[in-house]
Amino acid sequence: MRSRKISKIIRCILCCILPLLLLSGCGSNAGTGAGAETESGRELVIGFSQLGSESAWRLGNTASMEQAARDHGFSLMMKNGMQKQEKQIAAIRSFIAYQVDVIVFAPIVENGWTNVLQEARDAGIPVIMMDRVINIADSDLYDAYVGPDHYMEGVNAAKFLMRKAEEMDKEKIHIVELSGTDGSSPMLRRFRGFHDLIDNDDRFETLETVSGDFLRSKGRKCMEDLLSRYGDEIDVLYSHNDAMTLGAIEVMEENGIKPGEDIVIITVDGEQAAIDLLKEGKINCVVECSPKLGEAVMELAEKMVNGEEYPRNTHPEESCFTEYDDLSDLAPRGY
Ligand code: GYE
Repeated sequence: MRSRKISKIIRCILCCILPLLLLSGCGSNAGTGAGAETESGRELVIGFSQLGSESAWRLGNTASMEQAARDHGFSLMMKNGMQKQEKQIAAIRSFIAYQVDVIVFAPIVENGWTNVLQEARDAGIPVIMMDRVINIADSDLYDAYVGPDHYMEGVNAAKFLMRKAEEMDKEKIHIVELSGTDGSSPMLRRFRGFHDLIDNDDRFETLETVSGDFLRSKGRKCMEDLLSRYGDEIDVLYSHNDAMTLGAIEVMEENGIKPGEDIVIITVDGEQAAIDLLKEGKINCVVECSPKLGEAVMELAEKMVNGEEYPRNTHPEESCFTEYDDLSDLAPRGY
């Protein structure tokens, strides 16, 4: 009896207070422009589960989502998963409870999303996967993907190395690799794209691949360990993101190693700090991965809510900046 009464009170709180909190902008920001409206005439509400704030790329991605939501006049309810899948799943469940119009999530890892996406499907809420992809038996459990092609980024990194190898004048080129978060799609695909090309070429040998979790601090630590194990055997560093690369470069310089000369450096993302080091000759190749996905996400959300046709996959245009290019006209990166 008593527990029924309690659950009635909880239901009442859920029904009355949460929508008020939501509409008063308890998310990261509330839209200001005259944006799309739902059938009931209220502003479109996007529930956004961001995975963390581990890198400049991620901060740029969050800023892009916030800006685009403002531009479209949508209310963006963002929750930071702090690198924990459980937190992201809890966030998505809360968006379902709030009955947001569209759920957007940047999945920290590829596996483990089936149950919560089924719940979103049962609630009739469309889901956009942003930045990273998932591995799921029933791919109808999400509606669209907006983000880069991480496999191609690995391929681009390998292509640069193959070109660079021509001038390296070495019988064997020894590579160390700093990989991203274990089980995440950029880590798995940047690894696969790179190795699909490099591993069949006798000139190259990968000494070791270690995970630096996309973090600058771990990039430092991993590079210290790699240097203590392999010393001047290392010819090339392939790093899955700029944050780890910046940490690794610090360690190289502390050890009297000239980054970009003694060790060829290939990195992914394209944040301003990496481009600056490329211009200084301390990095040899920056594979671009754009975090500016917000506009495409909001356009898609609007189409979904209006029942219009929309693409299942949207990839931003991306390029690759190398020491062979003239970068004098490159616009500021914005992240
Ligand atoms: O490369 C890295 C970030 O998922 C593509 O995550 C993204 C990666 C990006 O923290 O810097």
